[in-house]
Amino acid sequence: MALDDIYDSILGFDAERTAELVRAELAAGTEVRAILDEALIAAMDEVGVQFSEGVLFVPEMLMAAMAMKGGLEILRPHLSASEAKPAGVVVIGTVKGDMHDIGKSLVGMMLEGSGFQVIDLGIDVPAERFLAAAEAHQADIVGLSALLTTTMPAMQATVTRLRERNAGPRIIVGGAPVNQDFAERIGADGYGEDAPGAVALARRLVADR
Ligand code: B12
Repeated sequence: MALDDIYDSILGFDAERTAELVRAELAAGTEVRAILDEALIAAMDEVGVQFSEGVLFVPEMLMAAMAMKGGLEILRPHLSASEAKPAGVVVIGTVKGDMHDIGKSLVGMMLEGSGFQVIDLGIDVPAERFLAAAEAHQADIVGLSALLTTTMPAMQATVTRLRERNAGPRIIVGGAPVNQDFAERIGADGYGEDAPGAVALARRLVADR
């Protein structure tokens, strides 16, 4: 099956083939969600498992990520739909010390596709930059991503810094080691398990404002 071929191309670190196959799937009318969930994300999950087992190492993890990101870029226009007035302004980034950006970028793309204006600050973002961007863009929401247990404290510190402002933005958090309990403990306004969850959460928080 063609989705399996995409999955295999990521695990084979063949970015060119991943791109080619994703384009072919789109042209064949396969649902964007299926390509994303069953091929791209599923492959990264497997990469994580193989890394934990010591089968893959960082260079391979990086090559797989590059193939995945290439595929994601091809899906981007299909995840986005333009709307006249943005549903809200979201500043998003991966917290200080953390270089993982695939999940964060995916959340950003899905938010964009749902009508939000998204300012993506990238990776390794210190609290001060989140704060400055939130003020400059009058953000309704700030989204923080962390993929490492060692960068969860940076997430906490960023929330604390953002909270020092009176009428600050709503704060949403996510990433593999983060959960609802942690979100509540650090004083975030919400936790999103995945990109659709992030969109639902952002919509709810903007509606409540
Ligand atoms: C690819 C990858 C890398 C790539 C990243 C490339 C890139 N451009 O992002 C590279 C090779 C650079 C890398 C490096 C490292 N990595 Co790494 N990496 C991964 C891997 C395999 C996949 C992550 C991924 O992209 N998943 C796919 C996306 C779509 O999922 P996601 O990120 O979880 O995002 C979703 C949700 O979490 C949520 N979400 C994410 N962000 C946000 C934000 C908001 C606001 C919301 C609401 C939701 C949300 O929505 C997303 C979409 O559904 C994971 C394993 C895994 N399965 O998580 C390990 C993993 C995260 N890495 C790990 C480690 C240990 C490292 C290194 C320390 C390795 C090393 N020894 O150097 C370094 C750290 C570098 C650093 N300082 O950041 C560990 C972390 C262990 C831990 N608990 O802390 C993992 C879990 C692997 C493992 N099983 O051990 N890594």
